Amino acid sequence: MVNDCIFCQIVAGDIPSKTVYEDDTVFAFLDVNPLAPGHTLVIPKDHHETLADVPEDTASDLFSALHRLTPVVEDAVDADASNVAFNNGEAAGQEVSHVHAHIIPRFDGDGGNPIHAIAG
Ligand code: D5M
Repeated sequence: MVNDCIFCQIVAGDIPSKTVYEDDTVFAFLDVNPLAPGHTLVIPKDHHETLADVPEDTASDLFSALHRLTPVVEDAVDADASNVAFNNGEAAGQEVSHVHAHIIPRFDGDGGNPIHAIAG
């Protein structure tokens, strides 16, 4: 755990979050500034800054969780599709330096592309 990392503090239960999913290595919770209803963040529990820093077995667990959670999140808000994206590194708009995937539900005709919005 990195003490000044908000997402480490969320995993530890020191900062409240709306938990969507949890297992031994992965944690998912609702984004506090949602770009759409159900906007979910999926993170490894261990602190790694970017995707390249994540050990391969953890990356596999993370992708497996994304694979299972994406349709569950879409169904929960009756979405038609979703954007699944990482802002991977500061220059790409990553504001929280604990690697995280965004699952952003999309609805027919909702317009725009939230990838641009989350990239800051
Ligand atoms: O996205 C970082 C995301 O993290 C951004 O969409 C807001 C979200 N965030 C920040 N603090 C919290 C807390 N405390 N709970 C839930 N969500 C949070 P990035 O890809 O780094 O730009």
